Amino acid sequence: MTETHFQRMKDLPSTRLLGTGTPMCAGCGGLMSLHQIYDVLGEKTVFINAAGCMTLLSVYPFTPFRGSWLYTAMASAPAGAQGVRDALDILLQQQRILPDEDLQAVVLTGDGAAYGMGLSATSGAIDRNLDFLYICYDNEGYGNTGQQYSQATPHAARTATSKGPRGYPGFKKDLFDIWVANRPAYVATVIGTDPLDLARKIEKAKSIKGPRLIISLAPCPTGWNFDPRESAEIGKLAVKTGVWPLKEYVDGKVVHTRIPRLRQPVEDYLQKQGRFAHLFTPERNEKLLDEIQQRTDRYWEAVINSL
Ligand SMILES: Cc1ncc(C[n+]2csc(CCOP(=O)(O)OP(=O)(O)O)c2C)c(N)n1
Ligand code: SF4
Repeated sequence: MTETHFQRMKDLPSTRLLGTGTPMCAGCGGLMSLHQIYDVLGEKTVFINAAGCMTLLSVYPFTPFRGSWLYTAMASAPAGAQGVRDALDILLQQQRILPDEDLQAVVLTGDGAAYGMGLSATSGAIDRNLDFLYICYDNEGYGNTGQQYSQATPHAARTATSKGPRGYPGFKKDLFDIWVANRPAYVATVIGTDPLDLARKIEKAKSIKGPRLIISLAPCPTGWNFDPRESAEIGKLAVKTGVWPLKEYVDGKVVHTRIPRLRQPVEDYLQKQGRFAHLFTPERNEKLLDEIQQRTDRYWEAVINSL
């Protein structure tokens, strides 16, 4: 598919399928992208939601979702999606629902489930070529239980379980590449602060069958320790500094959809967040800052050299 309905901002849907007044934190970057994703996917969507922050969206009998929503345990949302897809297929086969009543099975989880606990269930679902879309809002930690580190936590971030002077000693796992290695139908990274890029990718993902993944970086005022009013600015800086590459994998190729040619220094992004405050005070940790910048530079050098 090459054509997109989304050429300009004014082409974006003006409906809001996800209701307002949710219990999410003010400035939640995950909710920002979920609103946009749902509007492009449309009402014929069933969300299969693993335990995490977004579980709070649906507390019986109240729900902001216009369509259907199913709760699963943290690791088993892809298994839940299999059950939903099988049930829909049987209903279609028995002509108890018409083809235009069919629903997209959409897994919705945080990074704790997507990068860690739920990864083997996901791998099995990709192997079975399950027709499902997986949305991971990546707030880089276990947000719902107080921002413990997850396998998506970036190097040096302070979390509830990484309190030392150098923060989290590990490195963010590359979920994009892990999925690509499984040869799925589609993989993309998005962010709510680039709604056109996001809408085009959701539009494309919606038009394809098979296992598909969208990873949305989710600036998290509560877990990353910044003022909620900074959420959009931090999201934009993640892209402008090159920390969050916007890309997609389709037809066997990885393409970067935004290449920040004049990249801002990574510290412009880091210094806005309390989780990285120890890199700047009581004194600058030049070694760690340099290490983080160099890792980002190496990533983009490889991208630009491959063009
Ligand atoms: C097997 C299991 N262990 C622990 C929990 C408790 N728990 C509920 S939500 C959550 C954090 C989930 O983190 P993530 O998937 O990143 O989503 P977020 O909370 O950030 O939205 C945890 C640990 C659980 N539900 N299941
Ligand atoms: S903890 Fe973070 S991801 Fe969770 S609802 Fe609050 S802002 Fe959103």
